[in-house]
Amino acid sequence: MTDENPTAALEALEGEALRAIALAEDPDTLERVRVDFLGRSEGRVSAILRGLGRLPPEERPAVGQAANRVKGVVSAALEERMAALSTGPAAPPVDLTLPARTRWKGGLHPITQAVDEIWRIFRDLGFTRARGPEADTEWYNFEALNTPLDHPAADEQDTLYLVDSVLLRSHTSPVQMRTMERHEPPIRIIAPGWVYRRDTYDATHTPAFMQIEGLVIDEGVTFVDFKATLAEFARRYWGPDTRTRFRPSFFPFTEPSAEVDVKRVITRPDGTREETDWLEIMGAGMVDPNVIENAGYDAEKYTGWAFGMGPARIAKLKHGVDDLRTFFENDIRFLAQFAS
Ligand code: 2NL
Repeated sequence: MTDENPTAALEALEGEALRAIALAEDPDTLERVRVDFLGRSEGRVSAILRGLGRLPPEERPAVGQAANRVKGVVSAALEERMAALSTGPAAPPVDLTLPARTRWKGGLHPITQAVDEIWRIFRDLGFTRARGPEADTEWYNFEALNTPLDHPAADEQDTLYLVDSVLLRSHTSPVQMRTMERHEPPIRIIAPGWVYRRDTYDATHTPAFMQIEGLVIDEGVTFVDFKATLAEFARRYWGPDTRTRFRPSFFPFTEPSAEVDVKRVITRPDGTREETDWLEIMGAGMVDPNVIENAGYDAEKYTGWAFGMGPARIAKLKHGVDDLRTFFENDIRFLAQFAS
């Protein structure tokens, strides 16, 4: 402090005090700053005010005013800093530990994922993938598959006809028929694809749905191959402890026919295990000899088995989804949960 110019000294003190306040990181340090500048006995600003009486009378009002102004400014800064410090350590403006926001890259639709997983299992078991047209004829979709056109499935109530005898396939079986026409046995194929039926859109039906069919034709293929291969598929898809049940059923293109059910074993996070109810996963059976003949093969020489399943139904069971329509509404908040 220069005795010669108390006003300049006050300005210097003000700057010094404000810097010290800004640098104080805790209430104790701030309190020492307060005592150093504004303390009643030791405070440097207070000392100037106390020394007013020693100044020439004409200087006193100006220095007094300046000292009071500095005292006010420093008090306010102290109060503000104290409030900031008492709310806890100041949060850094950016949390550098947060993971970066990644760009949404998209993901495979849950039905596509189910198709891929199912297809890969059969590929590992020696199957190849086949495809064919979505618009096909009554012959390939029905008659060749031992389904006469007066069968209810062929009714316009159930099938989407385009023109005359051309329709949107109601299953992927026409793909297998066409493959058999072009190739000699052994046949081991998986035919995934969209199929169409005149169904009302509800929680369990969609007029367009993904289907996966499989077909095996060879010499000496028996019911044992049929059961063993599908049981192995079930273990690979649903887990090694999965049990399989074949319930008698009917399809025009297989005889005998069965609905295939699985019972899964679920291991909870705490390690305890629980068996599910029986879940129906597909329809299947031994290929009807009429179908084998319609393919141009000798039904005395060749036998086979086939199955059909809906991957959306499988995805629904797997993920605990209760309404098929959620797969088709394309709400990204729903679908993103399945993105891998
Ligand atoms: C189901 C039932 C099934 C087949 C599809 C088939 C194909 C040929 C010959 C014999 Cl080429 N069978 N496919 C067999 C049994 C059942 O589908 O519930 N699908 C969703």
